[in-house]
Amino acid sequence: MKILVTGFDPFGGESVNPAYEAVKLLPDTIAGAEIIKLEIPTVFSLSGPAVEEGIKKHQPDVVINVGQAGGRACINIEKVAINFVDARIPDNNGEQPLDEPLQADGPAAYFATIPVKAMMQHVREKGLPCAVSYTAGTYVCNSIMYNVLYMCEKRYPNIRAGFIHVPFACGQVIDKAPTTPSMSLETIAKSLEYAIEAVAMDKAEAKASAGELH
Ligand code: PCA
Repeated sequence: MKILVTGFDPFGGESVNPAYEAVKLLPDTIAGAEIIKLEIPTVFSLSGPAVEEGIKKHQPDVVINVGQAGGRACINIEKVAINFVDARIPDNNGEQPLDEPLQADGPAAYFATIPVKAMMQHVREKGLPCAVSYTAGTYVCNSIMYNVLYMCEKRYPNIRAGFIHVPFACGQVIDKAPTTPSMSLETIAKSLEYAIEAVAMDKAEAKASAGELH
């Protein structure tokens, strides 16, 4: 199995993005699966084409995009991507689309095609916190998750795809409010490794409670 794992470049005034920093720390093989690492731009119009170029070049079986979600306390495996963009800040090219669909002919939403609950359970069994999330936001991360699932449906039906959000790295929160959650890059990378391991082991989706009341 070949798994393409992408991470975004820094955005929103941060000097690093823990997503790509952690992706770089991943081993080159996880449970026998070859791991291809790719940095992609935090730009609405360029991130999809960058992933598609990676797909064409490496012909992966699975694509997992990783992004920063400052404020979350552990890695969050995203279940849903919506066909909608509402950018609170401009992206790295100054684009700030508001209230637009991502794909005029796309469905309202896609579910991840990787086993999100089995991945969560596997990370927890290894002793690290992990959650399933039911919103990837309305910024570039939701857009890449949606656009990759769209391109898989239209052009790469054999590829499975999904998205993982990661917390701030410790060094990013030193000047933020002391209650801001963070995790070491090494622990973020281990969490990602275990989540990806569940996919590499071909784990079936699990029946587990991962929902929230509000
Ligand atoms: N996080 C942003 C975009 C890039 C990233 O790493 C998001 O959650 O949309």
